[in-house]
Amino acid sequence: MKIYPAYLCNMTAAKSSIEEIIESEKNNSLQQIGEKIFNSQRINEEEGLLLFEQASLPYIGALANFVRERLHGNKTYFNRNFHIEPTNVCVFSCAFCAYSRLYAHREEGWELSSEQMMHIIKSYDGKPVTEVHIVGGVHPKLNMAFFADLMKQIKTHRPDLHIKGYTAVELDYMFRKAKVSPKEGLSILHEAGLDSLPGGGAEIFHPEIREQICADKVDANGWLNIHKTAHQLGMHSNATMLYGHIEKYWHRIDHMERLRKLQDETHGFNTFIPLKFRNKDNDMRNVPESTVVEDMKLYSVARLYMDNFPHLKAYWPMLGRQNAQLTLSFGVNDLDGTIDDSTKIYSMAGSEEQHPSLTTSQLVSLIKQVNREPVERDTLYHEIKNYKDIDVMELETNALYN
Ligand code: V47
Ligand code: SF4
Repeated sequence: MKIYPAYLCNMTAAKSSIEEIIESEKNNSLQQIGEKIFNSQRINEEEGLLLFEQASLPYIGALANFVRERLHGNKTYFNRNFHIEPTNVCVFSCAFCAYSRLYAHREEGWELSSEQMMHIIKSYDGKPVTEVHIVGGVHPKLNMAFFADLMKQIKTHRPDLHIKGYTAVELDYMFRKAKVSPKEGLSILHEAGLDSLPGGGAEIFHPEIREQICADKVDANGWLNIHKTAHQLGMHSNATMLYGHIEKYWHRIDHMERLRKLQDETHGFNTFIPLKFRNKDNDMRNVPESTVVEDMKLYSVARLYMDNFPHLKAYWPMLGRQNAQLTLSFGVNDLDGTIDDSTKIYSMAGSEEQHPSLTTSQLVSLIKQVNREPVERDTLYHEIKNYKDIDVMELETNALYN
C-alpha cells in the first residue's frame, strides 16, 4: 500500500488537517505565516523569502494545496490550443535562449509568410480548438502592419478563435519601430483582432539579473507598462518568471512583488506561469537546472505569494508530464493546453518534450490519474466542459478528443 502525506492525496484540505499542520510547525515565524495564509491575509516580501529559505517542502506544499483547493477545489483547467511561431530570427541575444538566430545568421532560422501562417490556421478548420498562441523571435522586418494584417486575416477566417499573441518584448520592439506609443500600438492590434497577451519576456525583472541574462531587451518597467496598458484597454494577459538559473530567492520575490502590485491596480492578469530554466544548447549551459524539490517549492511559494492571481499554471512541455502532474499537489490549477504543434522554443533548450502535443484524452487522463477534475476552459477561463464524469476510454474512441 502506498502511503502519502494527506495533501498529496488530493483530499479536500479539511480545515482541521491544515490547522494541525500549522500548529505543529516548530518554527514560530513559519507558523505565523501559516496562520496568515489560513486566515486569507497577505504575506509580505520578508515572509515570502522566509518560506523559500526555511520552510520544508511538506509544509509549504500543504499550505499551497490548501489555497489551491480553497480557490478551485479539485478543478484543473486546460484548453485546446495550438501555437504558431512566425520566426526564430531575433535581434536580441538572451543568454538562456537556444532557439533564436541573430538576423546576421538568418539563413539558419525560419521565417513564415502570412500565407504559411494562414495555412496553419486553416489546418485547424473543423477542429475544436479555441485559442492560437502566437510567439516568436523579434524579426526586424516583420513589423506591426504585417502582424495587424495577419490578425485581420485570422479573424476573417475564424472570428471565434481567440488570438493570444506577442510577448511584451515583441510588442515593445514593434511599437518603437512603428513610432507609436504602447497605447496606440495595442489599440491598433486589438482592433485588428489581438485578444490577449501571453506572459513571456518577463524573465527576472531585477536589473542585477536581467543585465546578465537579457540585457538588450525591454526592461521591467517597459514590460509592466505594456501589460498595464493592455489591461487598461480591456485586454487580459499572463505573466511568466524564468526561474532556476542565476537568480537568488529574493530576486524571485522582487519579481512576484512587482507583478502583484500591478495586479492590485488593474486586475488584468489571468495566470502566473513560472517557467523552469532549461540549459541545453544556450550560453548558460554551464548553469545547472533546478531539482524537482526546488521546482515544487517554487510553485508552492508562488501560489502563496501571488494571492491576487486567480490561476497558477504549470507549462507541461517545459517541466515534463510527470512533474507537471506533481505540481497539481503544490498549488497549480492549470496545465495550459493540448498545444499541438512543433513548438521549438523549449525542445531546443532541452525540455523533455521534443514535440509537445497531447491529445485531449491524454491530458484528461494525466489530470485524472492524480484524482483531480479536468475542466476544459477558454483563454479567459470560462468553463467549456467538465470531464469529471467522463470515462477516458470513451474519449479515446471519439476522434474529436484525439
Ligand atoms: O520569455 C526561453 C522562455 C518564454 C528558455 O502566456 C525559456 O500562456 C526555459 O511566453 N528555458 C516564451 N524557458 C514562452 C511564453 C509562454 C509559454 C507558455 C504559456 C504562455 C502563456 C507563455 O520562454 C520566454 C522565456 O522565458 N524560455 N528559453 C529556456 N532555455
Ligand atoms: Fe529573442 Fe525571445 Fe530568444 Fe530573447 S528569448 S533571444 S527575445 S527569441
